[in-house]
Amino acid sequence: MRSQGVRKRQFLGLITVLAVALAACGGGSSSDTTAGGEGAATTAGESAGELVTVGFAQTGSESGWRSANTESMKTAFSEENGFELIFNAADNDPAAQIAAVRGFINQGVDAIVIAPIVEDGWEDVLQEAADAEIPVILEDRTVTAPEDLYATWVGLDFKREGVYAGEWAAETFGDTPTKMVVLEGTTGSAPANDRAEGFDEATAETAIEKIDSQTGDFTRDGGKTVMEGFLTKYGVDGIDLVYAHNDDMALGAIEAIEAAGGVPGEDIQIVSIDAVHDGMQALIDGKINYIVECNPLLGELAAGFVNSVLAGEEVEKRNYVEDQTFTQEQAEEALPDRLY
Ligand code: GZL
Repeated sequence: MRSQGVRKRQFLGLITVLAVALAACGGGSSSDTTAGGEGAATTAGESAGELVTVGFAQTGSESGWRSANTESMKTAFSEENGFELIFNAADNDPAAQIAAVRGFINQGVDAIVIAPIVEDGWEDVLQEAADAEIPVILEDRTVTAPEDLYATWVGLDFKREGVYAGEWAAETFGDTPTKMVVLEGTTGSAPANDRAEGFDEATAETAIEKIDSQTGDFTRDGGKTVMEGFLTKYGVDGIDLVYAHNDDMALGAIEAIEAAGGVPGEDIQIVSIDAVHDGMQALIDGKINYIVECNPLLGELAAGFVNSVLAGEEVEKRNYVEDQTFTQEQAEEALPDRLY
């Protein structure tokens, strides 16, 4: 069953984002702003005649989304674009990620880019970077540290993603008593916190009951293991809906539901976030029912902001990137042309 009322939703980020991106890219279509192209990042290299050294502290390699984000960042922060990239993936370990940032400071890099695993605990190391006069640019996730401790942030509106997932669930299940389990993202991360908040707000007046919620750490294995536990506890017939904070956990849940003899997308409907290739294929196959996109192609914008900040230009503190939503039919139409 799929509500015909569900329409394709496109929510645009701040015009500033596209203006900055297009300026840095020297124009070009909006697709250049998220394609990990070459435009934005040549300023520093060409004008300075030497490479800009950037330390990038990535979360790890927990999901298909993360792989696409890492590829986008490495493409944008290339030597041909004027950068020497020092890359660290922290294996989803917040302490290791903070240690990596401290290492960048000790190396005296020109700028630091961080995709913070969790929101809290960043004040001290960001203050150390400020004391060392090394600008910090956040990409993807946000932190709770004071805004004056980092130059700018570029990423997605996680709460809005949760709202759109919740609006689909509200439109699909309406006043029908519905038992839902939630596969949460990494505990303490901005997307996990904000996607939960947005979904809960959008479904507050519905008959959707959250019977259980547990982190699968944004991984496929994590989603499968947690869903196996839910199925053992409630049975296929005891669960109507899964809200997965990302596609990788939804794909793990699909494996668990099928192993338990259930039909994902029918016996148990699934709404997810990311719109990575494997998630979109599962949507086309009818195993996921609705996906809210979370665009990982942030490299071009992040490189443009590094150049702008090092050039002493004013930049917006928060810069949102556009996303969209997909039904099965919309996924069939979009998948052949998607970049990730
Ligand atoms: C969201 C990003 C999340 C993705 C997950 O911007 O931080 O982390 O939704 C990824 O797939 O692991």
